[in-house]
Amino acid sequence: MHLQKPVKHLGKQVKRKVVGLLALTAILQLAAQEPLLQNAYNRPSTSLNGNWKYIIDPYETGYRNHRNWLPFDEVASTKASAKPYYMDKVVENPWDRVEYNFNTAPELVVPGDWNSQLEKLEYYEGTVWYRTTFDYEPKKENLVFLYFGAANYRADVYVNGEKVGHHVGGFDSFNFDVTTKLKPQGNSLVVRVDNRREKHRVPNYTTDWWNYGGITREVKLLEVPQTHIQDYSIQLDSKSPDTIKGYVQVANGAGQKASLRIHGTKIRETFQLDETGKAEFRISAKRIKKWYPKRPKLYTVEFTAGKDTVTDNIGFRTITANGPDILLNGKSIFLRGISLHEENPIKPGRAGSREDAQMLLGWARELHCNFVRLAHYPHNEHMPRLADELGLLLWEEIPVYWGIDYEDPVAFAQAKSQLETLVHRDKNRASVIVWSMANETPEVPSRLAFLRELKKTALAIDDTRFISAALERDEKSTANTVKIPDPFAKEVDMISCNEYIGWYSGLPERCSEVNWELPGDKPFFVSEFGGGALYNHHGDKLTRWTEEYQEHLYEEQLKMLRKIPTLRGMTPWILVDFRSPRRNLPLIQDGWNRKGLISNGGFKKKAFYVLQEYYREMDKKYGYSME
Ligand code: GCB
Repeated sequence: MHLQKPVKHLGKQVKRKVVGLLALTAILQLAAQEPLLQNAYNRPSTSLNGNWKYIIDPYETGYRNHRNWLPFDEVASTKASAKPYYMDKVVENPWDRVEYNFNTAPELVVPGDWNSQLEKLEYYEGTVWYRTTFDYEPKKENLVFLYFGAANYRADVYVNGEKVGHHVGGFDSFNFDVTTKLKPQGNSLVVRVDNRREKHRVPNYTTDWWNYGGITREVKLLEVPQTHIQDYSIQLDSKSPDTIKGYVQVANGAGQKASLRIHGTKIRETFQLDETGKAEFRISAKRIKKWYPKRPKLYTVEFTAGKDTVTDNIGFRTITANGPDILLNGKSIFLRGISLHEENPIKPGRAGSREDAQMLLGWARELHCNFVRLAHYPHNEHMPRLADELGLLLWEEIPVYWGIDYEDPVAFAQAKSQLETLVHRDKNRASVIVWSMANETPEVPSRLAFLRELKKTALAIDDTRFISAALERDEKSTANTVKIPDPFAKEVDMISCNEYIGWYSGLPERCSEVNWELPGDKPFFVSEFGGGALYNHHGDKLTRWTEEYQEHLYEEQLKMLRKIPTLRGMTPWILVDFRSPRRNLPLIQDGWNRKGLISNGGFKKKAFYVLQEYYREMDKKYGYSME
């Protein structure tokens, strides 16, 4: 993943800025880590999760020179002095002056956000230092990668006082080769994490979700042989569904061989690797059982190269469109979906465990869903893995959201990097059928070029899934006609729209007044609609914030949506109430977005049952025969 490449295809205005901001790009250095090992999830590993020492550093005393504001790790004279916290110094003599001490510092749990662990950090946006120590001795000649599931937003990583790299992006995984930095005993691992909201970041200033900071996902050491499987892709060729196509990429494997075995079948293949260590393959899939929601068949797939073996659980299916129809394995399907954030309302903070995923996806199944929108950023890997097992289809996205600056090449590079990592990580997941480029973004001239470039980025890694984006509608109240004038609608495989009729636009009755004017040749999908209701708050159907209003809104919405001939699915907003610092209405919101069909206490609101009933009916009677 070469993220520092100049942005080639953006519009003129952006190009001008690219030149002006090139220096800035260099300073901000987008990412400095090795390519992500494919399937870190299943590799032999040593966990570094647990209680880590922390120091809150709002003034960045341990990171920057207080006079010139330069980071210590960029200035040779200070790199190894006692001042930077990453040196993890201990006082050796009574007269030593070291103004920090990790050994006597308190602890935070990793993985975990800091906001929900310490009351004083609930709204904190700034720098926190983490430190853990560990012993580790790899097998001779093996390589060791230090892997992070995610840290929000920027992480600077130091092993034994030396910088191993940094990463920007709050929801994507990264790893560093630390082989030469480790010693058998007493390693110090220090991570500076900074979750400030900034102009160049993606997302930048405004989001309608909590900006949880910290090392939010697992940390582990991955040990691999010098010659190891770096990456692979394996799936059905949608143009020729009786064929499995893919590649395997082996690090330090030029000219060697790699093999593939699919357990439970007779498939055993050996490939000659080229001078870059890569082999592409096409294999007959005639005997392969297809993956689909009611029978999510997963095969154990095993790649071997030299002494390295990696196994993965892979489902084989195709996803294509024919006019407005979405075809799963060639058969038409309606996406009965729901949106969700990576948050478990019942316990505070980010939801990162398999149990959290089980709870959230379990509720989606109870609703009778076959589809879930993982909003608004890449979720932890348990989600797509579990969705593969449960037979739920997924929409995945990156946080190109609301106020993003389309003229900013640094923001572009960060969006691109997040998208690349997401597609790289999940390209072998049968559940994932949509890559979404953006959510409700303002239409400015440079936007189209930005989004097109993102689309190209996703397709360059994986061209077998739908490209979409949650677009906005244009509603002319006089003519009662709703359109999606967004030019990006022409570029997507599935036209998706956040519409909110009856909540941000009129009252629920408004749904019966409007007519949708949509192109007939593409699937139409409603990526969001909904309204807020406080659980157990009752009133008549036109009293906002009551369960009755929300219920009525869902009824009116579904009446409207049923009439749209090209509608092929929806993910109403949202499964569960979620925390948002923008939602400040006392006694109703109190820091929560209340559009959940389930409350923050885990209780179902009336509208849950309206949607459940509709989905049950769609599942039974609709001619979408896959299931
Ligand atoms: C939207 C956004 C979502 C918000 C939601 C709301 O359109 O995509 O992130 O949370 O509206 O509740 O307003």
